[in-house]
Amino acid sequence: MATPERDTVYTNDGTNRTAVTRESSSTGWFVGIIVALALLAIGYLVFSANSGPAVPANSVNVTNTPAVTAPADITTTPAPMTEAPATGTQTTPMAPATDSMAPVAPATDSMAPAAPAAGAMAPITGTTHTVNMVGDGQGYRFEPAEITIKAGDGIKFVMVSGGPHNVAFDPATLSAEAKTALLANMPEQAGELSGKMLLNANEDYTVSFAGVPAGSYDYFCTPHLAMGMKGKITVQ
Ligand SMILES: [Cu+2]
Repeated sequence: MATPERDTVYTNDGTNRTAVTRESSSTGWFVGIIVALALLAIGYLVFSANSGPAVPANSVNVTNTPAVTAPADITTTPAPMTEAPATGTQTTPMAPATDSMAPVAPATDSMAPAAPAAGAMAPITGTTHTVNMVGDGQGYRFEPAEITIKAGDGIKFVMVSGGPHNVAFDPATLSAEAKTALLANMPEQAGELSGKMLLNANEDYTVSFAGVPAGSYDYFCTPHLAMGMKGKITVQ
């Protein structure tokens, strides 16, 4: 309907112009409509943007201001109060808990020092020598019966035959320092400075001499002491 009017209007200008005008006119209308829609859309957006917050704000203010604000304040106030006490309470228990843990840790630390004091095995840092424990028709013996090692070395006693054998030191023959070190370094002591019994071939028992002061140390096999199963370890 609008087209005829435009046709009429532009017909006065000319055919070519009419065609152009038609296009331009239709384009103009189209653009105008688009612009109008765009303006409406923008206006709506702006309005909603402003009024959106405004409305909720107003709604909140009007309706919720009493409700939300007051409850919010009340709730919020109790919340902080609750949280504060809760946090305080929890923090307080947590703190004690942590403190308790801390004491536990020290206790463990105390145990650790106690362990070394009681005897934490000093690891072998040098060579591990082998001494066989033999019992046969030629008697019971350590092979070699005498061995010289360096500080930090260890000895692995291997059960070969004629067991049970063990490795034992006479505490009376040891300095306090050597006794303390060997007490710490001899695992699974059946008695003071008396190593566990080795019953089967290829069982072994390793003693670290780390921390054992230089010197010569006599030892023996408890079951075969009377049969002369003795040895000597010299720590350089
Ligand atoms: Cu023996």
